Amino acid sequence: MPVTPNLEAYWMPFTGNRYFKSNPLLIETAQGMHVTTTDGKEVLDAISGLWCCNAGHCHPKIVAAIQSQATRLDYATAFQLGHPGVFELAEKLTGIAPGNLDYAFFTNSGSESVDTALKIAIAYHCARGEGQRTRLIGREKGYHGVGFGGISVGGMSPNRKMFGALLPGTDHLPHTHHLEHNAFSRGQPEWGAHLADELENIVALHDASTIAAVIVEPVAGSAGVLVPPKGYLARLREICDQNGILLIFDEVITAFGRTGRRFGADTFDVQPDLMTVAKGLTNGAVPMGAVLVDRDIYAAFMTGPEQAVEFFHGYTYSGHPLAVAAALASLAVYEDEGLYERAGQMAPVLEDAVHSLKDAPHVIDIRNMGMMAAIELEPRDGEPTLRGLEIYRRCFDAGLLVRTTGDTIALTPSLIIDENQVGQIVDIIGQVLQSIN
Ligand code: PXG
Repeated sequence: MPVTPNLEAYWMPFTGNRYFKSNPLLIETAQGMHVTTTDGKEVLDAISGLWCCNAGHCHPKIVAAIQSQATRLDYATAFQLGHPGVFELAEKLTGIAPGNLDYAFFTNSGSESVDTALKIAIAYHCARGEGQRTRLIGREKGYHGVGFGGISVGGMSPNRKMFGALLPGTDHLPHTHHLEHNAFSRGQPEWGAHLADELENIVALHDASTIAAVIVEPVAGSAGVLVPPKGYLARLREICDQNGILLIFDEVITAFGRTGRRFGADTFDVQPDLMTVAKGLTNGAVPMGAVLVDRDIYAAFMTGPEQAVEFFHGYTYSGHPLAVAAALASLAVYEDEGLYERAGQMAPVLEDAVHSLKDAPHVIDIRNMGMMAAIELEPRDGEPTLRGLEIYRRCFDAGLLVRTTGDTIALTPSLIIDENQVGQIVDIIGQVLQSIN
């Protein structure tokens, strides 16, 4: 018989604590496409842990790299000291990153990557003598983690509303989620590129000279897979260029194959000045994030006396040896096992499968990009999000782990998934949708 621990003392993140503790779900082991509960039930993981185990759980090469590193070097401060692996990782990562993202700053999470990128943007303008450029522009429905910077530019109201005034000097682009125009789009919606033009109005309102950066997720993940309309990201790039504004892509979810190519920037063929990554960087195995930085931005900091600290920022665990080992192994696995190509090949399979649920009960939209998909359901009258939660639980009971955000089911399986498993996901969701009111 499994031993259930006392659940009370753990304050769980982004969880209804009281509901969970009366209805706990505990997993004990994971392997490949599956997780196993403490009572031995095997569950197909359709969300890569939480958009992060791109090569599947407990990949043997990643496990071995972490184990071996743990015996050799447990910790190395990143301040005025280094270890070889972190330099190797920076070179590998910037080597595969698009354009001139030639420098990597390491963090321990997506939230830290976002706040680091926002600070780099503001400090960059300051270093160039444009210290008045401090304004940061995000987007409605955007998710950029939970730091004060991230929630200030983020656009999910529950994540903002209890936390006071947030950062001053932020503004938000409109979101692009309009079912009357783009429901049931396969891949990028045709409608909505003009919503990027709203950046021109924001620039006119505040004046370009006050704006440091625009931050968007190439595909908004947490909000439920909102795919950018055709031409939208290119238009944002153009307006940023015209106004001396940096463009930050928050690729915490979209990097490392999720959109069908290595990075969202590759898939959409739009080059950011800064890119945040995390999650898939280590295949989820050890916490780690990074900000990838354009070489001109880095160069703007490299002034003054050589021994002087150029950027007063960093974390005790920046470039932690265990995370570095996991990241080096993960990047090698992604390349060696052809997982970026595999994501591109499996994307149409996932697309066809999810869109086959078009006529299932409650479905009001289905959208997809690469190895991400969402099925949006009509909320139950007077009980928004409850249908989503019930579906989450029923899917789990039926052997499938999905993510529900409100009344939207998000699917983001590991890139190793096969056609049968895609079929299983859609069969289980189809049955659950039939069974629920
Ligand atoms: N940016 C983006 C685009 C993210 O998706 C973060 C930053 C923050 O990362 P950390 O590592 O600090 O959590 C994220 C995180 C969901 C869900 O349900 C998604 C995230 C986190 C929690 C839930 O979709 N993404």
